Amino acid sequence: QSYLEEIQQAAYESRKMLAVLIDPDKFDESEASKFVGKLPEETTHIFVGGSTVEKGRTCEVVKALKNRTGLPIILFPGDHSQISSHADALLFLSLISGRNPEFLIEQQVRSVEKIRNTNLEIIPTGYILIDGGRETSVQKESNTLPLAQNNIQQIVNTALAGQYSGKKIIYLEAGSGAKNPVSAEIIQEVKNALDIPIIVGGGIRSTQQLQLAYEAGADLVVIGTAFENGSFQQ
Ligand code: 1GP
Repeated sequence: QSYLEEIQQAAYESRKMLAVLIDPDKFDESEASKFVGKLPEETTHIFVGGSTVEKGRTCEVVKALKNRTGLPIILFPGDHSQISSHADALLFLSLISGRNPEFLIEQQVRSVEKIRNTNLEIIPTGYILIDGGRETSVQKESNTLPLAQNNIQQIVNTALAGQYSGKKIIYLEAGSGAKNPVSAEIIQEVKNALDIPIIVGGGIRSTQQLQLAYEAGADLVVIGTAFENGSFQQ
């Protein structure tokens, strides 16, 4: 079974998934064992990536993690330089909420040489940036505007356009450190409209927010900052 099939099956069976996101710039490999030991037991995936990452860092972090955990390590790259053949899979992201060709197709084309001779599993992912109440680094780095939380129709239509164009997963992103995570209403409406799994991330800092996202229909939730700085509220 591929990593995508695992996610599809879990989504189909309503087994909720949790990814812990690592920003390679803020990760210390010498602490990798400790980090793995501290992962919440519900963790199903490790995502590695960030809007900007120093060259070569992602590879080092992936290798350090690979030796210490059996959890799938999935790349969540901000650009093509963050692709490491040592990971298990790659969220092949298109920023479909934005209108910047750089993140709709340019970075994707530039990544091909790196990807094509590896065993990385490629997961076509429609990435939708939603207003999280403050300017986040995705917004800055991608030079695109997030979709407003109250424009649910536009968000649903964007997600459906992603599904119709062959994306296998839709990722609803409020941005790292968002003040407001993606609302339950948005998650619910997108879930009702789509046939493919939904990832939700950005600004989730408590068990309560995590549960809310799951109940609304998120199949996989991503938590970065709150685990990174130990501020997650049980
Ligand atoms: C992944 O960028 C998010 O979608 C993670 O956001 O750092 O706010 O958890 P946080």
